[in-house]
Amino acid sequence: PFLENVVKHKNFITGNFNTSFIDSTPELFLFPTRKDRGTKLLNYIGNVTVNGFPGIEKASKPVFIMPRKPQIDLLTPPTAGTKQILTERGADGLVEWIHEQKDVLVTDTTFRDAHQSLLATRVRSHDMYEIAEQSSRAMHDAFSFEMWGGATFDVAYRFLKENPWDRLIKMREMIPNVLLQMLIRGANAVGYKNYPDNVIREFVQTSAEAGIDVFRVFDSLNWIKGMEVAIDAARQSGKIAEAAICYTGDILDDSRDKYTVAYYKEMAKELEAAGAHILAIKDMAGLLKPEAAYRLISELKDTVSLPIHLHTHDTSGNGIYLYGRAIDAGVDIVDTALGTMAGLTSQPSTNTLAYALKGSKREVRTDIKALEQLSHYWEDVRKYYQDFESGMMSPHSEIYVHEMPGGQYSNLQQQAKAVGLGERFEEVKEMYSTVNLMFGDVVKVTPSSKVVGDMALFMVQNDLTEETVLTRGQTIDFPDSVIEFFQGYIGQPYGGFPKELQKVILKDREAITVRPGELLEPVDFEQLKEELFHKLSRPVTIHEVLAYALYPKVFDEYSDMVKKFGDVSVLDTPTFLYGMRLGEEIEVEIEKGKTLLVKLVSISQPQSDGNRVLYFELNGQPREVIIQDMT
Ligand code: 3PY
Ligand code: ZN
Repeated sequence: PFLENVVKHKNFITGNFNTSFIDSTPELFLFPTRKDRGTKLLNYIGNVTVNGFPGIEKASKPVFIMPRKPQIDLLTPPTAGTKQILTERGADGLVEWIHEQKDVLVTDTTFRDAHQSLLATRVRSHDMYEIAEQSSRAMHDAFSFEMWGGATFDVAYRFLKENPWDRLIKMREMIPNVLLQMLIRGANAVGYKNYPDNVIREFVQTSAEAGIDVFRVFDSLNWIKGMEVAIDAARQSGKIAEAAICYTGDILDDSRDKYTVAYYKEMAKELEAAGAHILAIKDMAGLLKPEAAYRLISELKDTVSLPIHLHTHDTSGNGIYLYGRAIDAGVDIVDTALGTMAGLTSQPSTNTLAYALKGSKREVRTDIKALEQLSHYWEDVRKYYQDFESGMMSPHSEIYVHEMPGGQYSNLQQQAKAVGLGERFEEVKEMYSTVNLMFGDVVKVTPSSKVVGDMALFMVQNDLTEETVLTRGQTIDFPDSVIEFFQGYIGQPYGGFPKELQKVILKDREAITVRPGELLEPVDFEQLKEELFHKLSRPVTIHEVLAYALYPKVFDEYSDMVKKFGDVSVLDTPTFLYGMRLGEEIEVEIEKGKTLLVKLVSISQPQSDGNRVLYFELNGQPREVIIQDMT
């Protein structure tokens, strides 16, 4: 009955009202009580308690310890850092500053790639907020925190049911001294397909305003045309355009002559000409071997005058050795994650690197003790997400064969489980490598890696081989992502598409060779805003309009979920993922200074219609919630 109150009424929002509005529509002035928020949350908790959370084996809620936190005085403002350098000296001044540093700078990826790569991107904002202020103090010497973009945007809405923009805005408030960095997939933004140019521009500008300082831009096929709009938009926003070369293959292996040092040098020159402030080498799968790193970085240093920022994944276990050689060759910045969120498919450990370099010519300027304390926090928090662990226990040198990006490993495993191929993951990995060669040895990083992964899953599921795809392909409906890839909708691969396979996959569809952005109509943001206004019956923000432009269906589902359950991001993670135990009591801070006390008193047996009644106490008052048992 309260959905249509005045603050959601169009006449009120547009200012088109007078005092008779109150008299003629008194029902609009009924405001929901706070009870509503509590009831919605109880419904969420009840639902997870009874039906579980997708991806979590339904088990009773484990008992977790309270995560340990460093004892840091949060009343003293954090020491000024790179953020202040950018503000005072501008983008070019920051680049000069990087060149002046003798020590190695680090980007900490704990808030983004580390959990994308270890825990299927499931780490919630709640757990980040709990440690953000401590991080800004303990790591004030960091070059940046990579904390947004990549898969985090989509996963936040889709699985965590929270708003990624809120994460960015709050983290910015809590980390005022260190640059915040995001990963943007060029023309694919934070999605899996090319978007119109105006979407990319608006997205970059809005992200810059919300708090992003460094935009790491890449293209999943190393196609520079796919990066230009995002690089330009980052420059226009006054922020740092860090353009990435995605590293694949092996420059030291003469039998693999597609991606050579000359290829990478040429690309670096083009990125410098395209306006990059920093050059990133994005070794998304961890294929760059130590001597290859030494050679590549030495040659790139002679080729361009940009600072070089190296990103790798430690899947093979060679990460620290590789960074050591990169540092010898003069790399300026490396990506690392806090010890307990590092290693394997994640980045090498910041703590370990700091120890390794202590006393050498180029150290990591940091407080190792504080790093260890931050690591304790993450060690405890990581346990919440145990069901999303990939199960990888030790370094996998087979990465050099299957070449799967670190960020994809745990996700593809989840995808495989979801289609019943969990037991056949070894086959999926092998097929991944077969598909890569069938596709002509492509750069594999989101979204091209997803296309390879989708095809690998499809082939294993349907017992297809390279041969049967070619011989029987005319009668096979391939996954949409594969068709779109061969149509050129995510760009052009270096060396072109394999023609025979392209024909089999496309059948009578046409392929394009121009930049998809040239063909896509600009998005009409005003119209989208209007559409959303009607759907949500309230004014909408540019953040919501952008999310809707990028992911209409995901955003719709998220909005429905919020209507039903309210803002579930306020729940602690064990409750969010597992619900509550009988007799358990929790506190939920729904906004600063407003806390709900929730106790789960009892759960009835399912009734004949499958419903269960859950009896709660909410701030001491009894509450009943009816939940359909779907188990
Ligand atoms: C992403 O695009 O999400 C990646 O992390 C690629 O490595
Ligand atoms: Zn990565």
